[in-house]
Amino acid sequence: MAQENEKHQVIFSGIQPTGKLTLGNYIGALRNFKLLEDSYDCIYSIVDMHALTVRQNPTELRRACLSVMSLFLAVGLDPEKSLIYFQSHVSGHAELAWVLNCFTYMGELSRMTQFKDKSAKHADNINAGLFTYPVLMAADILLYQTDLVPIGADQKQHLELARDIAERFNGVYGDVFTVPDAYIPKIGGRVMSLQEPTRKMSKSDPEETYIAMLDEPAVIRRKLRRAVTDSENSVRFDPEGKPGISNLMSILSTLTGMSMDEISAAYDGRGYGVFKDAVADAVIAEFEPIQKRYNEIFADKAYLEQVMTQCAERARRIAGRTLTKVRRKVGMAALKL
Ligand code: ATP
Ligand code: LTN
Repeated sequence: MAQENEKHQVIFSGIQPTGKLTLGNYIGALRNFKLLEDSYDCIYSIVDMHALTVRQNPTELRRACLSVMSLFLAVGLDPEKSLIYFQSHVSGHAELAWVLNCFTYMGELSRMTQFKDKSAKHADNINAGLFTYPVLMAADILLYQTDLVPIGADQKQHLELARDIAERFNGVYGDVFTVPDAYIPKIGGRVMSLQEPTRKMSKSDPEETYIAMLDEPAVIRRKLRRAVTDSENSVRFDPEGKPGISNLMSILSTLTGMSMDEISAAYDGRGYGVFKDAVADAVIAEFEPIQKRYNEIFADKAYLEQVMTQCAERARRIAGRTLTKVRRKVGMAALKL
């Protein structure tokens, strides 16, 4: 975090501790968390309350929370600079979400594509939390007067709703919330499934469709070799006509900095096997050091405990300022303890 007297813009983002974090989560979000760390005041949350919108095994959820926190630290986020904490440790998220629920329309929530997708996937458990999920996400963001939200393209609709809610609230009560902007990478904002490259890579889909950040090198190589491509044998960027190859090119481009033209020049005509191996090399080179650090950090429970406690405390303090303002604006009586 910047010193108290130098005001930086605020970044907030969250990741759900559900399943294994994927290459999509990394390229769409986590990688940018680190890239932005030095230029902003960054607040990164493991959004365990959002995870409850689908049924979770408590033991696994607790483990997944610590695992995601370890991954945040393993990509190099520095808890002295950035806040890294669990959403459920700052009760202000739930409190603000309630108030914002009263400023959100049923029609808006019904239009959310993630709600429609998840309702279809979990038809036996279409709970109210799944429906109001975007309101809790808006509360996460608005609680910290966030300027910028690094997310994958799939979250753009939710971010736009958060902006609408903030503007609506400000319209009634004056400037209470900063209206946030999305930060979506131009390349890699939507990493696609390895088996169905017209769908987004998702950690709740079958194993062979995604690369997990903690997959062993041999597994990464095997999954990429089996990735669905086409019968053309040409390494050319054409997301409509060649979704599989274009997805692999995007992955290689974000990890190596090569442009699409440079990738074509290097691999066109050499066979898809050679190209896929080059993508595997880049992914393995990126993840191997992260995995090594992850194993050390995940084993150090005392360190994780210390980070989670200190960051939650600091997050609570910042959130408290917004909550006091909101309570006063909407007309709740002040409680002086
Ligand atoms: P699920 O697929 O199980 O719903 P998820 O991975 O989409 O989970 P989160 O863990 O909350 O959900 O996502 C964390 C961040 O990763 C979000 O910013 C999201 O936009 C981003 N993200 C997720 N999948 C991809 C993807 N395939 N490409 C780019 N960004 C992604
Ligand atoms: N909804 C996001 C996770 C999320 C989030 C947030 C992202 C919850 N709260 C606040 C950015 C900012 C998802 O499903 N990927």
